[in-house]
This record gives sequence, structure tokens and C-alpha cells, in this order.
Amino acid sequence: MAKQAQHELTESPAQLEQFYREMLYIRRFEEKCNVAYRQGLVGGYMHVYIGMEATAVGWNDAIKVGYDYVITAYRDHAQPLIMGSDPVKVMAEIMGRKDGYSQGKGGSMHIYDVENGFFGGWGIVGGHTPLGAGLAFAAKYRKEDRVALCFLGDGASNAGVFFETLNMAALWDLPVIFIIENNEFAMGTRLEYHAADTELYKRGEPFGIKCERVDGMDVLQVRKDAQRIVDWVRENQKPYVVEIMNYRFAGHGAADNDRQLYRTKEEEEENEKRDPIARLEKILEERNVMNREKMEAIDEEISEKVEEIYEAAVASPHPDPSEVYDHVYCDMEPEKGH
Ligand SMILES: Cc1ncc(C[n+]2csc(CCOP(=O)(O)OP(=O)(O)O)c2C)c(N)n1
Ligand SMILES: [Mg+2]
Repeated sequence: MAKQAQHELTESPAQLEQFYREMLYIRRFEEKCNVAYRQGLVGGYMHVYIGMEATAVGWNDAIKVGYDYVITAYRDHAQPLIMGSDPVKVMAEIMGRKDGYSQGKGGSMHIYDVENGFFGGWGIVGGHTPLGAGLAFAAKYRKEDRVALCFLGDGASNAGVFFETLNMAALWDLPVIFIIENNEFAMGTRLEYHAADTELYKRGEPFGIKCERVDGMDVLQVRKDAQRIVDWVRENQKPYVVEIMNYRFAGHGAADNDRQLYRTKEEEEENEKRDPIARLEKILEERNVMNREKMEAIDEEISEKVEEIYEAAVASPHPDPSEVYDHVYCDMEPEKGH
């Protein structure tokens, strides 16, 4: 486990407040998604990011949002929320509504916002990793200095396609960063039961890819590591493998109500002490950046905003049944050079 870092605060108060707001926004948004799920407003699967917020927020701050590329698996609400996507379209998609990012036909696992550089939202474990390399390939081919962030889970790091992708990324010197989010579980399977080598950052070693393990629960440390790595990849035009240590506070998906089948309450409580939001609150208070009153006011403001998002998403209609076969195949004409 990465050591707890002692920080000299180099970030401005405004930046610190932004990190706090972003993490809290993701948390409150997803808590509301959980409520919507229990109300029967969400069809299919839904996986929340609760507990892992510092990872998305720290990395997002290190990239050029709207220029660099971001892709992830099905635990995909956090990134668009902080990349400038329309939160109503995110929640509407989760509820299968017409105004959602996939017009209500994709659901929680299929949020996309290409305009802001967010390329989904993928349900096949490990299946998006070649797409992450492909985004980096596109940038390199067009001689643009964009970097691609490809988030994947500890479970996904065992997928054969990921090893093939690492090979090609190294062979072609692609500016892609594979961020393996080690939240210690692949569904109900603990890391030790699914990975022969639990030091997942070493996945990059056989291919000569620079790799390291970092802390994912301390947003200030995440941001520092992310900035250093993003800058290196942009400058050197080579891939990187990062294993980021975080923890999934919730069940695998919203329907996973039996977490105690694979982990104990004591373990959960122990990990809750690593809560990235509580950790930042402590730093903000100790360094006199923000007092508890201000934090509560921010929380209230965010919670109200989330209520408004929920109301707007619920008000969106379901897609018309006549559209069920639309967008199954792409309508592009090959002779036009696509
Ligand atoms: C190819 C494939 N195999 C199995 C599944 C079923 N499945 C969905 S999520 C998951 C676990 C993945 O865990 P991890 O990569 O650690 O991501 P996390 O859920 O922790 O974010 C599995 C096995 C799938 N979606 N795709
Ligand atoms: Mg996992």
C-alpha cells in the first residue's frame, strides 16, 4: 500500500475548493443514482464510483480537458461529470431517457461525450483497452500532442486483449496511459484470487513500458503523480502503466447487496477511514483553507443541484419504441472515405 503523503500545499485555495467540489459532486450524484435505482427508475446494470473519486478528479486536473482523450469501462459516471458534460444528459442516460448521451438506449455503462474528449463507457471487461491505444494512435498519426487516459480495473488487467494492447502501444510508442484502478475486487473476486501477480503495475514491464504504483485515495497526491506522468508521456510520446490503489466502498453494481459474502464489515470500516473526501476535508480544515461551515454550505449547494438534475432527468421521456433499431449499425458510406 502506498504511504500516506505529507503535503506542502502548493495548490491555490481555489484549486483545493475545486477538488473538494468535484469529489463531493460525484459522490452526491451517485448517491442519488442509487436512490433512483431503488425507485425502479434505472434499468439494467449500474456501477458507482463511490470511494474512488480522488482518482478521476486528480487525473482530470492533469490533462487538457477537451483536447486529451479519456476512456474507461462501465464505472463511467465520474469522468463526464467533471469534464464538462451535461449532468442531466448523464443522469437521463442512466435512467434510459431520450435526452441521455446514448439517447436512452445505452444506460449507465454507455455514457459518451466526444465533444469533451470522453469516449465512454464500455461493458466488456478489458475490451476498451485497444480503443484507448487507438485514440493515442490517432493523435500520433495526426501529429497532435494529445495524451489518452485509459482507465481499467484490476480484473481487466488480466484480460488477454490488454496484453496485446500493451504490446502494440509499446511497439508503436503510443502516448497512452493505462491507469489500472486497483480497488481490490473484480465483482466478488478478491485480487489475490484473480491475479497471479498482484503487483499489477508490473504488467508493463515485459513490454519495456515505464510503470509504477501510486496512491489513489489522496487527491493531492493523485494530482501530483498524474501531472508528472501526463507531462512525461506528452513529452516522450511513449506509453505508461500506472497502478492506482483505491477501494470500492459500494457493491460491484447496484444489485450487489451481499458484499459480506466476499469481504467483512471490519474490512469495509477500515477502508472507509481512507475516504478521499474526508481526507481532503481534514487537510482543508487543518490548513485553514476552509472551515466545516463552508464545507456544509458547499454540500448543501451540490445536493440541491443534484436534486435539480434528477428532476430534469425524470422529466425526459423514454425513447420511442419505433427507434429501437436506430443506431444499431452506423450509417456512414465507406466510399466517402470513412
Ligand atoms: C469479457 C467480460 N467478462 C466478464 C464480464 C463480467 N464482469 C463485469 S464487471 C467484471 C469485473 C471487473 O472488475 P474490475 O476490472 O476490477 O473493475 P471494477 O468493477 O472493479 O471497476 C466482470 C467479470 C464482462 N463484462 N466482460
Ligand atoms: Mg476492480
